[in-house]
Amino acid sequence: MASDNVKACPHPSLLTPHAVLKLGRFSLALERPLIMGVLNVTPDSFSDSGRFLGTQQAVEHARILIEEGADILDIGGQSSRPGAESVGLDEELRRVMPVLEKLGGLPVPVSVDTCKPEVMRRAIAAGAAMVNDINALREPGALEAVAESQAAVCLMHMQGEPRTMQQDPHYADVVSEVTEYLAQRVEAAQQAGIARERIVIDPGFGFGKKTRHNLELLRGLPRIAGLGQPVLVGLSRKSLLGKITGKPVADRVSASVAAALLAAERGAALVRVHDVAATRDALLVLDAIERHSLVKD
Ligand code: 9MG
Repeated sequence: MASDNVKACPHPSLLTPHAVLKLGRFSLALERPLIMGVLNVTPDSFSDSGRFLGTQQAVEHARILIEEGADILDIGGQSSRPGAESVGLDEELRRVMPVLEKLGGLPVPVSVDTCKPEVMRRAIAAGAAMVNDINALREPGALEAVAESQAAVCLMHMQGEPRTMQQDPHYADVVSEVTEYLAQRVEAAQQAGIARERIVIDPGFGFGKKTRHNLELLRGLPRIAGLGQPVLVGLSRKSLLGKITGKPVADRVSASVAAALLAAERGAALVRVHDVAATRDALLVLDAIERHSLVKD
């Protein structure tokens, strides 16, 4: 019987060394795990506590994330924190667009974290090269908004919706159910005209999942990677890590780096993180071990 352990499925880059992710005018080789740096512009973002509200501060933060080694930036004006109320279209545009318009000439692709087709269209027109949708393009018009562009998309699994999703999540077999859901969303995206090299999938850690579901998904990541699409994992600073370590959000950097590393080892092609510099160092160590990458003596 196939097991979910690390050795059962090597990192996807070892199986498909020439795989690339196409994001608008960018093309990123998936030969090592990529780092998506989180740039929040929400006042209630659970881990940055509103620190990056202003456009100027957000732009400055973006530059720091790139210097630290981010391969992609993810900017979001909606909060997806458990219990968060949804944000209206105008407010989301007001938070995101001024920052996006100022990030135009950056050397790395910018992703927009949104579920709203109108925000997707406006953001892509302003230069966003990827849509990160926690709702997996289920909103009417969302598939079309991405399909009519060259932007990449991240299709994430979520049970329920942010306001209520942690109240009583239920699964008979979380790995099978999440894998099946993601396979269906990839199929829907392809049917709508989105090419496979533009599609990333994400099991959605913490989105309608109890601790045991999150841990089962992390163990089962090689099965999700077996769908053949690059897998993005977001564990950075999440409550799962608080449950394991007993530490508050501000003290979860080490646990977040460990989680990103373990996810990469189990097949994550991208990790979505707040602490870019520390994650980059950890992934360089993994790269040196797994791919015999050139390290000078
Ligand atoms: C916006 N956001 C918060 N957590 C996330 C995660 O785990 N994955 C993705 N794709 N987006 C997330």
